[in-house]
Parts: sequence; C-alpha cells; structure tokens
Amino acid sequence: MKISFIIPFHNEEKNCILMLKRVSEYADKTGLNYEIVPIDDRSADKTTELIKSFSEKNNCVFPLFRKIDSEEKGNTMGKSLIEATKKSKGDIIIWTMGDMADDTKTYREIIEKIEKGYDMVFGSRYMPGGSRGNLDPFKAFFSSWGTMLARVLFSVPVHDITNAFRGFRRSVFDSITLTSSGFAISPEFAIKAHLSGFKLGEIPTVYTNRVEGVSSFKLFKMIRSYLSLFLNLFYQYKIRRIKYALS
Ligand SMILES: Nc1nc2c(ncn2[C@@H]2O[C@H](COP(=O)(O)OP(=O)(O)OP(=O)(O)O)[C@@H](O)[C@H]2O)c(=O)[nH]1
Ligand SMILES: [Mg+2]
Repeated sequence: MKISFIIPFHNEEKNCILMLKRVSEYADKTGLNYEIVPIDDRSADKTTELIKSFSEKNNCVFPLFRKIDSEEKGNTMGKSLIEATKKSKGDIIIWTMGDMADDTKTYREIIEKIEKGYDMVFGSRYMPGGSRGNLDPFKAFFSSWGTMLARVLFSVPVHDITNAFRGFRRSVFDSITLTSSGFAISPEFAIKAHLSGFKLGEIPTVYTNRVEGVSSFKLFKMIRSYLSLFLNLFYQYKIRRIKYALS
C-alpha cells in the first residue's frame, strides 16, 4: 500500500528541511512505498523556497503552495490538510506536523494498525504509554478537554483527537465532508469518522514541543472554534435526529 505523509507548514523556515529529511529518511529506511506532500501556506519567511529546493532534489516529495486569498483571515491549517489530502495519491494518509512535534516511531505502528482493519488511528499523548512531553500544562489541559467533551457528547472511543497527528484510509476521507478551516479540523474529522461508523484506534505517542519557530496557536480562537464545532455537530447528529424520529 502506498503511504502519503502530509505535512502542513506556515513560517517554518527553521524546521521545514529538518522535518522533510526526517520523514524521507525514515520512509527510505523502513522500505515504505511513499510520497511526501508538504503544504506551505502563505509563509512570509524562507519556508516556500526551502521546500521548493528540497523537492527538486527528492523525487518522492510533491509540494503544494496555497494561493493567497484576500478573504482569508487567521489559521488555515484545516484547509491545507484538506487540499493536500485530496491531491495526494496514497491508500493510507498520515497527517504529521511540520514543527517536528510527532514521534516518527509511531508511523509504523499507525500503518500496521490500519492494515489490521482500523480506519483511522491517532497518535495519542493521553492514553496509557503516551506522553505530552514538554507541552505546556496549561495548553495540555485545553487540548485534552476537547477530547473529553467529544467522549461525553459523541462517545468517541479514543483519548486524543485534538492532535492532528493520525493515519487513515483514503476511503474515510473520501466519504466525509470536512468544513473547518483551522485547527478544529482535527476533532471534526475524528468525530465525523466515528459518527459515520468508521473504526477508530490509537497508538501511544510522545509529543515534543517545538524547539524552533513561531507558534500559530491562539487559545481563545481555538476554544471558540471547538465550541462552535461541537454545538453544530451535536445539533446535526443528535438533536435533529431525535426531532426527526419524534415527528
Ligand atoms: N498549511 C498551514 N500550516 C499551518 C498553519 N498554521 C500552522 N500550520 C502548521 O501546522 C502545524 C501545527 O501548528 P503549530 O503552530 O505548531 O500549532 P500548535 O502545535 O498548536 O502550537 P505549538 O505550541 O507552536 O507547537 C505546524 O507544522 C505549522 O507550521 C496554516 O495556517 N496553514
Ligand atoms: Mg506544534
């Protein structure tokens, strides 16, 4: 099976080459049939040119560069992941972050679990064996409440859906419509996959806080987008169905 590694980048000039090398060396060493699809989004530093020059020397790297849309404001990691996933060619897709937060050792286990029959498998910091590493405790609190709320409202059977790091079958992505433009893409995809009957699994992973570069994380925007997502999904999947059943 072919694996597509999709990596979002925004102003990651200090990380992008290290990350692309890390993933390509890992994939070569483990003998995977793979492609890497970095998606750079309106970077104002040297990220774009660095990715271009790396891809010219590496025939498994197929970079995408999002066009500037004057209407767009704020974070568009979600839109980037959607666009890159649509254009990728793998049977199994892995979303992994460009600031080198994710442990490469987890890739193989995610792939194996999907090959055993799971549809979407998360790199999980909050299940036994996983670790949030040096992630700020305040941030860790907010990243875990999202999953807790999803467990309560939708019975999502895993422990870390706010981390975008995961692998999934192409068929899952093809059968779900995703609408979040920013970081809320991570819980949106997980909850919709679960509510659509796909089998979710998880692998413990160790998270590493970014060492270089500037964070795109904005706490209040994240809370607002998560709450609006959860309310919408709760209405769409629970209340509307109850109303329909009673009518
Ligand atoms: N394509 C794209 N990538 C983005 C965007 N915002 C962030 N990213 C990338 O998505 C990944 C996650 O963003 P981060 O800034 O690390 O967000 P975070 O992990 O919540 O915060 P940190 O504490 O800084 O790690 C990184 O690889 C970013 O470069 C965006 O608008 N578009
Ligand atoms: Mg990060």
